Amino acid sequence: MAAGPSRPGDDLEARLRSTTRRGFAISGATILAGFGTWRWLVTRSLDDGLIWPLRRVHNLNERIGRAAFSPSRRARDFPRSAAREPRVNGTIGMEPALDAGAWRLRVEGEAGAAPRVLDLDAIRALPRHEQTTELKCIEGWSTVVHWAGARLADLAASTGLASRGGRPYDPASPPADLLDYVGMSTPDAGYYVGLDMPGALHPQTLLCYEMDGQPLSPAHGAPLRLVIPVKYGIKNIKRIGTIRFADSRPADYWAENGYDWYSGH
Ligand SMILES: Nc1nc2c(c(=O)[nH]1)N[C@H]1C(S)=C(S)[C@@H](COP(=O)(O)O)O[C@H]1N2
Ligand SMILES: [Mo]
Repeated sequence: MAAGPSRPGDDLEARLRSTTRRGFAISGATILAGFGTWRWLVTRSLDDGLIWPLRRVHNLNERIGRAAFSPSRRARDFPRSAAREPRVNGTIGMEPALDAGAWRLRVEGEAGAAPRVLDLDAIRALPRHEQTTELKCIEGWSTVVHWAGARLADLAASTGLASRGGRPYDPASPPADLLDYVGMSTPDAGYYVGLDMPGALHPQTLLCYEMDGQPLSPAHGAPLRLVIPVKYGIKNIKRIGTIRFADSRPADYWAENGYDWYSGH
């Protein structure tokens, strides 16, 4: 996948500032308390685009998050009456306007498996699920939203592309040869996210085509966006063009800009 746009003048302090939102408040506070000064932090060397002490805390957060994760542990469900329209946040990979009629979803597996190209009707043909869950942005705001769509787990099973064998399977009993990751990108590859397979196959992870009973608006990700309430907003990619089930960790736009790759909460 294409790398994110380069950011001229992006120095260490800017990178550090970019993490002083919710993600940093949670993970960085620990480190600041333990090791002391800002000056010490900003003079550390970079590890995968991030000063190494923060990268280590992100890695530790991921280990704790993965250990605590369970497919049966749901993100909180809300009454539908609590739902609101969230603010439109982030338009990376969403310009120019999309021709919804020409849109197709490309689904890829590991080398050897034939990719599938699906239209929106094929997604609508999968079992429909509705849920009212919280969209939590790493910038510190959350909105309860009512969504409808298909489970990513059902697409994974019906195409079989989430497994090494590449054969369709029953979503209730996933095979032992599941791949470890899923990558998704916008049609122009301008925005892209990487997901661990347990998060991707969680029952609340939806390929969403409706918000509040209406077809998704372009600004909220029409015709298809990801809703993954076990992760922060950054992973809830709008305007999905390609889904790639993979053996190695997929590129992630915000992880390349210093955020936590795992981004669970
Ligand atoms: N393609 C794309 N998807 C995206 C973003 C983006 O910039 N481009 N921003 C993300 C962020 S940071 C958030 S909080 C949510 C916001 O979704 P909303 O605009 O529907 O409220 O979208 C996510 N998905
Ligand atoms: Mo966000």
